[in-house]
Amino acid sequence: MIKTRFAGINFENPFFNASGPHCTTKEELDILGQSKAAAVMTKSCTLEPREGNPSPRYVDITNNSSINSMGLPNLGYKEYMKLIPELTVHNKPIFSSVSGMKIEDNIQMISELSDVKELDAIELNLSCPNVVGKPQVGYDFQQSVEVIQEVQKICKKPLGLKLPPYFDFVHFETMAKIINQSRVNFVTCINSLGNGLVIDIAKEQVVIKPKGGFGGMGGKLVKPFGLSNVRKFRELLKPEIQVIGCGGIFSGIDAFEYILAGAD
Ligand code: RRO
Repeated sequence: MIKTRFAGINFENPFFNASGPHCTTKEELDILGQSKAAAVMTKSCTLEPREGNPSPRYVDITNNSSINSMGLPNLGYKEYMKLIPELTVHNKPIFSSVSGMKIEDNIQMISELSDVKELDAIELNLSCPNVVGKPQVGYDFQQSVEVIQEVQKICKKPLGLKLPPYFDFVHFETMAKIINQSRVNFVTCINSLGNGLVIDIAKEQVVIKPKGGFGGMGGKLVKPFGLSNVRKFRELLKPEIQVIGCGGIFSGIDAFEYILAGAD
């Protein structure tokens, strides 16, 4: 098995879960802990616990793909602060994802999570597409600069950014420049492709309930964009900034493609 070194930690293999729909509860995190995944990543957290959007809010579609509008259901950061020490029984690195509703929330959560000694790294999610009225921060470069500047002052752990997919070379260059001027240690490419629409023709309706059926697309469908984003950020970022590839990885071949594109 290929080993890797990531965020200053030795990984037994280069695989672990994305912060996504299956890492919210203690039960789900224990399943990941008991799996062959080399690390455990927790669901993006907010200041307060959240129920998330109404169901159905996650649907598997054809070709190993999915649409979701979970709406950030999570236990609230204080609960993850309690859970993280319990997850050390699995003897693997623990990463925590943070997705505050505003800069102040991110500062509060990241400064407190920084003091959890069992936590290995923090991923700041700049790309949730599913909270009504909240744009994806990663598509707003000025807001991205502001949040990174504030968070890096207080984060005492390796710091990563979960990025949305970019589709335009100028956007890649703008974001890479912002990251190269920061102390960010890694980026995760990519979050889901925001606001797709899947329609069930038999029922003549959309397949998920929130937001009129619009949701983030994931799985095989998004792999070419995961690959392009990993490739482009690998070309543009300083060599010491590492890149996690995410999206549509089902087989060793998929993983090898991401490694060839430059994923760590
Ligand atoms: O919870 C979600 O709806 C969600 C999040 Br936070 C995210 O980052 N990406 C996504 O596809 N869904």
